[in-house]
Amino acid sequence: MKKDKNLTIQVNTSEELTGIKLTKPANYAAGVTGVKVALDHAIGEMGAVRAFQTLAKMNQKGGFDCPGCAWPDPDDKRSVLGEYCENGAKALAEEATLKKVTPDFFSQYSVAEMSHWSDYKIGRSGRLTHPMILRPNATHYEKIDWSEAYEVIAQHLKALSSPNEGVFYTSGRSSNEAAFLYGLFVRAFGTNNLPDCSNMCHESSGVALSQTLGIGKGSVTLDDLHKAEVVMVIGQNPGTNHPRMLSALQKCKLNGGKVITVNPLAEAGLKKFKNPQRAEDFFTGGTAITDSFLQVKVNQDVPLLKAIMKKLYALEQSQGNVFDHDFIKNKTQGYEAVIADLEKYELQELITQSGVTETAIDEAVEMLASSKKIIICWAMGLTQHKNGVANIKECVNLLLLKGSIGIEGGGTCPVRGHSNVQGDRTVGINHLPSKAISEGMEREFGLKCPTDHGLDVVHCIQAMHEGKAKVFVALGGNFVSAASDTEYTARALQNCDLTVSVSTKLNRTHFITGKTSLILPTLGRSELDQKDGNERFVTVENSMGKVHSSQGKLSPASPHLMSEPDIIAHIAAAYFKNDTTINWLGLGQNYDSIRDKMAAILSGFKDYNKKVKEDGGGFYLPNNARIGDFSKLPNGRAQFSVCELPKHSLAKDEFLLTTIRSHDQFNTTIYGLDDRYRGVYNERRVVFINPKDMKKLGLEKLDLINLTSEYDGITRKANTFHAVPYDIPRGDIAAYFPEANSLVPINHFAEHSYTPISKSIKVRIFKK
Ligand SMILES: Nc1nc2c(c(=O)[nH]1)N[C@H]1C(S)=C(S)[C@@H](COP(=O)(O)OP(=O)(O)OC[C@H]3O[C@@H](n4cnc5c(=O)[nH]c(N)nc54)[C@H](O)[C@@H]3O)O[C@H]1N2
Ligand SMILES: Nc1nc2c(c(=O)[nH]1)N[C@H]1C(S)=C(S)[C@@H](COP(=O)(O)OP(=O)(O)OC[C@H]3O[C@@H](n4cnc5c(=O)[nH]c(N)nc54)[C@H](O)[C@@H]3O)O[C@H]1N2
Ligand code: SF4
Ligand SMILES: [Mo]
Repeated sequence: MKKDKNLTIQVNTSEELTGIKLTKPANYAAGVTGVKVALDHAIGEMGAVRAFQTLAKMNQKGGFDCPGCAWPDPDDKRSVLGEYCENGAKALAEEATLKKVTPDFFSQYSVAEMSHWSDYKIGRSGRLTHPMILRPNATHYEKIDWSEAYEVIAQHLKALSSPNEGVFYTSGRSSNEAAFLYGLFVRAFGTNNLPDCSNMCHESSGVALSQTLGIGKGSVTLDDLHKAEVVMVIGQNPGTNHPRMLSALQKCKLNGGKVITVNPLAEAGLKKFKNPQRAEDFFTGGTAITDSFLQVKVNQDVPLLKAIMKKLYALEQSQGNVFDHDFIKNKTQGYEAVIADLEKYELQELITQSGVTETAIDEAVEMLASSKKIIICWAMGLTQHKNGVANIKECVNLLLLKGSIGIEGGGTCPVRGHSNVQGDRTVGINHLPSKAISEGMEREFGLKCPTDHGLDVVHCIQAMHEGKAKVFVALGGNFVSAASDTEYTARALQNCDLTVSVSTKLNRTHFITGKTSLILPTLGRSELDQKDGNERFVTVENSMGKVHSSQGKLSPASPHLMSEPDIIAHIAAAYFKNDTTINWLGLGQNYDSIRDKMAAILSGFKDYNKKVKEDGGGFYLPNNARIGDFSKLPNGRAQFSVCELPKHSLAKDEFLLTTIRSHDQFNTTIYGLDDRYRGVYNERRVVFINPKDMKKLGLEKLDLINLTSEYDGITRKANTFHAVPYDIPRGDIAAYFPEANSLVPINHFAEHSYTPISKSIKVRIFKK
């Protein structure tokens, strides 16, 4: 441990309490409060003029893409009132803040001292302005020239005994151009160690959808959502995490569609939505979103879906016309096995295991039985479990039975997290190399790409922990706080010779470092990217597979910032020196030249430069599931899957903990201390518990508790939380990420996707 005035580095979030206040959970989302909170954040961080001018450009054609989530913009007209939500405004305010983290700031505070700050305070410090280095055994970061920083990285990479000792992480904010160049450099360097935030996020969706439908992305567009007869929102909290999705659900409802919600918590955004852009909502009180709420127990979605399908099958047998037999016969494989599997289970046992009332299940079954245009939307509530892949395959089974894939108003909708996480994958960020991309890079750049599998997030942490990987480079993100098993991950990073963060803002990973650490400050989405007098733009892909341009407008937080493509190009140039045929600096300078190479290599990117410049509207990438083409799958058919029930074997005193986002955070970035919709104010150290379980444990409201998790004989801890009585199934509890991440065991993850089990951790509760 580094020592500074007897301070050790703190790897976990601060346990300091901030003064909790509770109210009743809200029964609607957005409305006037949403607008007020959005503007308060933006004006508070940016000043009124800058805030209004910049918000007017966000998500508009020719403007910049919201740095928040990956929800798509409308294809046609954009609203003149603004195409953003409360959380988009918060994401912008976070990036466009006028506060600065300068070299003076770093000389004032030691790394150890900053590591004791709360994540909220760390984030509030402001934008990074200069490249900084923490030299071996130093207590403070100091300024470094860009050229020396690149040289430090090049020297460390050259010192490795194999390229596989390097790890190159990506978070989902990077543009297509930056991600492509990064992937190219890492392959040219000689490894496929390209872990990314997807590994902790929608990897289970990618695996399940590729195997069943032949594409790891969703099949629907925004327009399909408007036209659906039934939308099931399962394991997702759009009111907080994808707020403009509520406008789409509202449109669907106003067109006569129905919404089924599957969640252990009755999230406010799924109850009612008051659209700030519809005058009538002001008078009518908004639109009720959920028609049927299935309050499932944590990780009991598979039993619930099986119960629903069993009831649908019974109806099919008694009345017919429930399943799409033509579709099943002509387009799918494995129907008989799925029916045989359903027959294996007792209906009442499935219902009991799911925790949902039979009345609620019957309501949902009735809606599903009489509809064909069905969309299932999901996010982390399904992916971050041991059976994350099976959860999604079971959703696909339901859609296949109904013939709901490849039709207007029907299909799969995994709702992506980061604004360009999907694009990063499309353009080649993947630890499992794509043959087509590798071959394309070899052809276009004359290099030899490595063919062995690289390391994903969990496996690269293990490799660093074991000393098998020694240089860690992060293109964005906050690795130590986002990953599981905080203390294990921290030791893994501290084992490295060099850790490098390309970042916009200060975060905890900057304090949990290798022997040497570099912070390389970069431009944010909203900022003007100018080189030699030319304004540059980048491109991104939204959750529904549409690629479009994004051009920042604000003057950069500091004249010393470099764009991500420029930084990557300079690292590559420093590493390869004259030993390369690739004009790295040229690529970093001229994004058109990166896009031309992408067009030559990536499927669906023909005429890329032309298309993204046409009217700023962008283009959809090819999507076989959207058009019902399953020809690349075994026997040319979509695949039904037989999924097992989840097993937890909880000890009598164990609870199942799910880790969730508050309304005031973007992943590890803490915008504020309120979770307005759940009625929690000024505190993040809370655990939501069923009042009956509190009574059983002898707990009063707001009592302080500690949590432990025990896996494979190792006890992990997270201390000091207020017990908050909440409407959550008995035996389940919920706490915020990243405060609870220290409880997630590194070696427990989803089968086949290796996503940490952040949504179903066995824990014990102790009164403090
Ligand atoms: N404002 C804001 N927006 C964001 C983010 C953010 O942090 N803040 N993060 C972005 C990212 S990267 C992502 S991936 C997405 C995440 O978006 P979401 O997946 O919506 O986020 P979470 O809060 O992790 O939890 C999802 C929901 O799953 C429910 N849930 C928990 N366990 C279960 C379960 O076992 N079964 C079911 N059916 N439901 C369960 C929770 O109650 C919660 O409502 O949002 C993106 N957008
Ligand atoms: N327990 C638990 N753990 C989880 C989850 C959970 O639900 N529960 N969710 C998981 C999920 S879904 C995800 S996606 C991961 C998120 O993991 P990450 O993507 O690693 O984390 P973020 O908090 O999104 O990263 C925030 C940092 O990114 C940097 N940044 C912001 N914008 C930019 C930019 O434009 N360029 C660059 N270079 N840097 C930028 C800033 O410095 C900021 O501090 O966490 C995962 N961890
Ligand atoms: S829904 Fe997502 S992308 Fe759209 S404005 Fe809100 S945060 Fe930004
Ligand atoms: Mo995510």
